[in-house]
Amino acid sequence: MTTQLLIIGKPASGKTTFLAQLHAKLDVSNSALKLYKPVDNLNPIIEALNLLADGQEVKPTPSEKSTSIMLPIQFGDQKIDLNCPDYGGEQIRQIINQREVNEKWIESIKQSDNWVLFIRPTDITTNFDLSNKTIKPEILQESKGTAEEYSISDQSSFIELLQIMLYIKGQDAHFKSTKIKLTIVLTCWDEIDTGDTPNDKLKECLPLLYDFIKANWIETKINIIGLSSLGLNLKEEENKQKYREHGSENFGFLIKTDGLKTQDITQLISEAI
Ligand SMILES: Nc1nc2c(ncn2[C@@H]2O[C@H](COP(=O)(O)OP(=O)(O)O)[C@@H](O)[C@H]2O)c(=O)[nH]1
Ligand SMILES: [Mg+2]
Repeated sequence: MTTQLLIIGKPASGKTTFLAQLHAKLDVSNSALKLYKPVDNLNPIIEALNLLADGQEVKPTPSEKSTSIMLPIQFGDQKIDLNCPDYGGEQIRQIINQREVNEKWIESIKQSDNWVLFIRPTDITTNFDLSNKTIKPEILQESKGTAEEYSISDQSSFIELLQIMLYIKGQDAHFKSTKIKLTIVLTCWDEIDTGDTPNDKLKECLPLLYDFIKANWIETKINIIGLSSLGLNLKEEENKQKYREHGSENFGFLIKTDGLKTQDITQLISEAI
């Protein structure tokens, strides 16, 4: 049976970079990772790999394009479809704000029991909302309810997204989920590498989301990991040079659920299935 791994995340959370770096490992001999059939739409990954080979950052998916990427991976004797609906636009936001999930998304959510949520901690907005503050009466009076203080924070939007997904899956909200495995991936870990475990980092920067997943999933079905697909910051010339000299596939690391660091980012898959 083929495992369907669904990778989701807001634009610029590092999805394409991860898939490209993962694909780079396929070309390395004696890798445990192989493709079991040709990839339908390899263009976004090839584009990304070409940029990385030159030490440049992956370009964000343009808003008018939707590039769903599917990597059919053979990992040991297991077949795993890595399904990443990567929409340049605001599709994830749209799902949350309008509670509208298109057919393709519903299909992917229904088919998958392994969800991987990419979150970039350095890109989290904490808007003024009821989940983080109590509204001061003077602000309430001034704004008359139209100000952007009332827009939903990232933290609430991730919870909302998971709730919508659980609903589509038919999960009874009275019970903890025992079927779906949820992996929260904190991306660009090189930017926030302070020695904390990914678990503690999530608790610190998104406490409400942390409580939500602990309340809705059984312990053994939650993973919280740290990922740096690049391994370093490609904005610095010195690092770009390293990429050109050694090849992008030699960079990147993962902090696994147990807190252990590994240079092998393919282990994200074995953790998530
Ligand atoms: N420092 C750092 N930047 C990263 C890493 N992964 C991705 N990025 C940057 O984050 C930005 C968005 O990445 P991208 O893969 O396009 O995100 P996507 O929109 O989710 O596909 C790009 O500028 C990447 O170079 C990482 O591991 N470390
Ligand atoms: Mg992308």
